[in-house]
Amino acid sequence: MTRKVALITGVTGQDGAYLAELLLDKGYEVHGIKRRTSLFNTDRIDHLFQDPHVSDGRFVLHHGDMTDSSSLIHIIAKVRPDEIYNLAAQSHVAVSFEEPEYTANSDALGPLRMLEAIRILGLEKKTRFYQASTSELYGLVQEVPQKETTPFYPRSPYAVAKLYAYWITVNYREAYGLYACNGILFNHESPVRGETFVTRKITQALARIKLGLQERLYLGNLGALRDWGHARDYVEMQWLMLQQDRPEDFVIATGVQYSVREFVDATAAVLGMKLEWKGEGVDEKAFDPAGRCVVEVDPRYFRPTEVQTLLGDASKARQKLGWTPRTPFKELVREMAEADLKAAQFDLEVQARGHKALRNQG
Ligand code: NDP
Ligand code: GDR
Repeated sequence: MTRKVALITGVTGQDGAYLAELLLDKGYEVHGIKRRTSLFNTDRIDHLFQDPHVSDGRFVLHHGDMTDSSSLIHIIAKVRPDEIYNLAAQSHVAVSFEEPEYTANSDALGPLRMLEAIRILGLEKKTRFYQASTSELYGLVQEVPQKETTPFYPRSPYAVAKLYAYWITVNYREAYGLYACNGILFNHESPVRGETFVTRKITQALARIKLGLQERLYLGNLGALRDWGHARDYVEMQWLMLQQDRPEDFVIATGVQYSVREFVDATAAVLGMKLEWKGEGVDEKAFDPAGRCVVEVDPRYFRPTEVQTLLGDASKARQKLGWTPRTPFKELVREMAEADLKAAQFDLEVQARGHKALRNQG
């Protein structure tokens, strides 16, 4: 039997790394697109090259960029993938307010470029396409909980760009008969989550505060509510969406929501740090038992338009894909906090030996 070939854009990101590992485990030949950076950006996937048992030459990287059609066409022509997972994006909502045009270019036009490449190369019948859609599409929520039929109301340049990507995927499915589908994934996290997303920012900072490497954590909207799951569980659904008889769009979520403040408390509990909250709004702060302020609000992190609450209803995925979220909230927080504590301990040892820690200081 010939092995299946997959192409992952955004392979160096959180989901790309988990998905590459999953597909290699399943026997796929996996190709990934990475962009050129001045420093290495392959930390999350280096182990896949280093362990020959995992990849035995079945993992190949190509330089390309979502803003550069020619690179995408060349790569797809060379790889002729059975499945494309389009995960690459400028994925930070707050940053999208600062770089709206670039965000639209990579997150809206990028998926269009991929879909057009499939058509230009005549691969409509061969190549299945997954688009990384997002709960951010619901934005100012019109229905609770949110499911596939809930109307969209995007609240950021990121979400507006992803709205285009969502509909262009649906359109190419309807217009050209492509097997193309949207995974509308709610927030999913892990120990390799980017350090500026709120969950990882919290686990990293509290671990460092516990060890005396950092004094304080500054956050924005503490009351924002999110439906947080584990990236490892969610990438399995990305794969399953491309294994169905016909292409459909699916919501993936846990169906439980917590606030940013509750995420802080859950992390503190794992790290054995008891915190007491005082004050309200921009004056809200958390103190440790010694009376030191360890968490403070910095309005710099407020967004011009916020998504206050998200809660998913993944009934369709439960019925058709057999989805059950495996990692409960507390376990997710524990895994992330323990990994960041280990990293902080390493930094402490490096410092104790008189070296400057190379990791960023949060
Ligand atoms: P990350 O930010 O961790 O990864 C994004 C990836 O895209 C990185 O590999 C990044 O490269 C790459 N990338 C960014 N811009 C370009 C570009 N112009 N050309 C080529 N590659 C580019 O995101 P996640 O892994 O968390 O998310 C994966 C996808 O799923 C994204 O599209 C995101 O918007 C979407 N999503 C994520 C959710 C989540 O909760 N994690 C929920 C719903 C949707 P580099 O490493 O060089 O930065
Ligand atoms: P989100 O994730 O915007 O939901 O997008 P993020 O972790 O950035 O924010 C979640 C909520 O926390 C609030 N918040 C802060 N956020 C950040 N980053 N930093 C802070 O200091 C802070 N303080 C409070 C935010 O205002 C927000 O309400 C993520 C990304 O992965 C998207 O790509 C993806 O599409 C969605 O999840 C689903």
